[in-house]
Amino acid sequence: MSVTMEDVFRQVAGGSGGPLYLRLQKSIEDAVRSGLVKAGDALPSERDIAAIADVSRVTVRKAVQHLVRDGILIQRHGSGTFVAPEVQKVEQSLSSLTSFTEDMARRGMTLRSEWLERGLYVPSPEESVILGLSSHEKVARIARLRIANEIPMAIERATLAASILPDPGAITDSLYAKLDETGNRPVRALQRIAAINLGDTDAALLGVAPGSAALRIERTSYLASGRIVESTRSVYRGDAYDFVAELRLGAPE
Ligand code: 16G
Repeated sequence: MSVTMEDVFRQVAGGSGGPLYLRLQKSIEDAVRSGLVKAGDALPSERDIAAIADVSRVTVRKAVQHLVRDGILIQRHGSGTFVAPEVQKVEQSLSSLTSFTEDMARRGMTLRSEWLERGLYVPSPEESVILGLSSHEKVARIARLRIANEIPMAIERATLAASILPDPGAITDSLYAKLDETGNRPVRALQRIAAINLGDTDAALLGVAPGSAALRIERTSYLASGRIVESTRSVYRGDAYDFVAELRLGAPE
């Protein structure tokens, strides 16, 4: 006879040792790890779990909160609690200047983006300096949530001179493909990577618990002429990325 999620909850009431919320937490975690419940499966409501496991709703809430914090469950406002999707780690080279679209296509992953912002704006003083804008020139700002195989992987916020990207609305899937059309695809970039903990807004967009580990990546890309094409600030999920750099023995300076 196969074991159901209900049986897992019932065993918590029958078992012994340790605080109830920890026992409930462990039994849900075991059910996920053993494959009894699968990525994307919905959990019963807090009220139902409490009734089946014969524990209080406070106990259920505490167990669920800890599992959300650990990335095992996710909560979607209005629709409930689910087993978190399995995240396939993406290995990303740090030596080639590729676009997100190309990186995901190479891995056979399906990519889509949700637009968070796109348009032409009056630049901030910082943007004017970084992009070397002429007076009265506007900036194109584009911000996207990038989703691969239906898993939100990164939030990318890019700013470019309007003379390089006059119509941000014309981008379909790929910014670099658009830049290629006008001969403005960057040929060189500098990238800075730092570890961060996600704030509430970015965590909600990436579908992970607030405070989860992430990588902040800043990229400044250049044309062959040395002109800056884009300045991007991106946030990548810490559990989804492995950046790989090839190192060669160099002559001491
Ligand atoms: C990469 C770049 C980003 C660039 C984007 C273009 C990093 C950290 N960032 O994700 O700077 O804007 O590709 O991708 O690698 P797209 O052509 O698919 O829009």
